[in-house]
Amino acid sequence: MKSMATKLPSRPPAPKTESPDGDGGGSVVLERRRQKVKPPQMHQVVMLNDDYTPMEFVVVVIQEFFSKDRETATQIMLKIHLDGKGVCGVYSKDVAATKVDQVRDAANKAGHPLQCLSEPVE
Ligand code: TYC
Repeated sequence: MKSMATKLPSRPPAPKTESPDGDGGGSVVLERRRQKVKPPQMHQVVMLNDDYTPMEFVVVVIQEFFSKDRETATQIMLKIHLDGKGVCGVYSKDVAATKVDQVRDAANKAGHPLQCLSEPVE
């Protein structure tokens, strides 16, 4: 049987070890560049107080959409009730917008005037 001529894949070229200044001395030049990648701006979901939404509904919403235990959710609800508003969580812009939609949908379906909004964190 005739043996098939197989060509081995050629090796990729060896990385250049010479420095770009062409001095042939093999020196390495590191350029300091300003860091361009900033961490993404975070957004807080703020819930507003009103006189009509039942406290229990707010606690359940905070538990469900902001993954808080009942005690933490109750504390956040009471803070909103007393101060007029409160932060339920801090997320990337997209996730915060989704949380706001979820709260609005739940409030609308239940017929409560509960309001919330998302704003950039300083
Ligand atoms: N103030 C409401 C009440 O007394 C309770 C409430 C708390 C409503 C927080 C909205 O975001 C809110 N029933």
